[in-house]
Amino acid sequence: MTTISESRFDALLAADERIEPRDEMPEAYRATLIRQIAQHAHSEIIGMQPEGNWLTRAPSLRRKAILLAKVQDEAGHGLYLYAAAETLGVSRTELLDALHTGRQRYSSIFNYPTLTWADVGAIGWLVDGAAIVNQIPLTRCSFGPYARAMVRICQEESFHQRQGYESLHTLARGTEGQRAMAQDAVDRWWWPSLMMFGPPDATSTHSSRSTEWKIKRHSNDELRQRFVDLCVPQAEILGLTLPDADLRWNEQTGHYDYGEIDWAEFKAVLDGDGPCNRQRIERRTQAHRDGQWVRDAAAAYQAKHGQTPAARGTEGTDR
Ligand code: FAQ
Repeated sequence: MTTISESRFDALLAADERIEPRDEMPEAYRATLIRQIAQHAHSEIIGMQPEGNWLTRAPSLRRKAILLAKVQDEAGHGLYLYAAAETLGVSRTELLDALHTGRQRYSSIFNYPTLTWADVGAIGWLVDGAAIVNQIPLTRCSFGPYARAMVRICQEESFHQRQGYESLHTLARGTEGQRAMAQDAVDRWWWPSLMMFGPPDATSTHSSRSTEWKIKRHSNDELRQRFVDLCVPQAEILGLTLPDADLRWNEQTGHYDYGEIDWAEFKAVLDGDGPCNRQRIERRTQAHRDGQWVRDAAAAYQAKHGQTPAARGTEGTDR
C-alpha cells in the first residue's frame, strides 16, 4: 500500500526535483545514502594519508605548498560530506566509529602505497580524475545536500587533477630517471583507478535501486569506460604508456577496448587484504585518539557558553 509521503517522494523523483532533509523518504533510501555519503567522506579523510606521506619530502617549496593545499582540501571535502550525511539523522561520531571498526568502507584506492614522488602526480591525474568522472553525475543526484556538496567538491578536484597532470608532465619530460619514475607510478595506479568505479554492472548490488532513486545516473561500467576514453589521449600527450596490452580503439563502439580487470584483487582489498589496509585504519584511529583533547575542549566550551564554538566541526579534522 502506498502512503501519502511515499507518493510525494515518488512525485519529487519523477519530476527530477531534489529530496531535501525535511522531506519524508523511504528508510531504504535514507540507509543507502548514509552508506554512500559516509563511504565517500571516509575516502576523503583516509585519502589524505597516501599523499600526506610526501608532504615532508616534496621536491620544492612550490610543490610542497600545492600538496599541502590539496591534502587540506581533502579534509574539507570530508567535513562537508559528513555534514551532508548528518542531515539524514546520523551523527559524525557514529560515522567515524563505523569507519574505525570496519563497519563502513572507504575507497579501495587508498589502500595502495605511495612509493615515490611521482605517485603524488599519478594520484592527482588518475585518482582525482576517476573521482571526478564518477562524481560529476552525482551533482544531479536526487538528494539535495549530497548533490550540492558534489558541485563544490568536483570543482576543487578538477584543480587537483590538473596539478597532478602537470606534475607528471614535468617528470615525463625530465631526466631519464624521472621519466622512469613517472611511468612506474602510472603502471601501479592505472588498474586500481579503474577499480574505483566499483564492481562490474552484473555484480553491482546497489546499482539498480540507486538508479531508480536517481542517486546514480550512470552505471559503474559506463563511467569506467568514460574514464578510459578520457585517459588514453592524455597519456599520449604525457608520452607515458598505460599498462594494458589490450587497450585499443574500437571503430564499431566508438570507445577504447581495455583488458580484464583483476576483480580478485579488488575483492581482496575490500576484504581488508590490500597492501595498506591495516596501516590506514591504525593511522586514522591513532589520529582520532590524538584529537580527543580538541573534542573535550569544544564540549567544555559548549557547556560553559551554551553554544557551539565557531570551530564547530573540529571532530574529524585530525588525520
Ligand atoms: N572501494 O553495488 P556497488 C576521492 C563496494 S573520493 C570500496 O556497485 P555502489 C577524493 C560498495 O560499497 C573517492 N568499496 O556499490 C580523493 C558495495 O559494498 P557493500 C570516493 C567499493 O555504492 C582523491 C559493493 O562494493 N568517491 O577519490 C568500491 O552502488 C585523491 C558493491 O558495489 C566516492 O565514494 C570501491 N572503489 O557504487 C581524496 C564516490 N566500489 O555495501 C584523496 C561516491 C564499490 O555491498 C586523494 N560513491 N564498493 O558492502 C559512488 O559513486 C558509489 O558508491 C560507487 C559504488 C560507484 C563507488
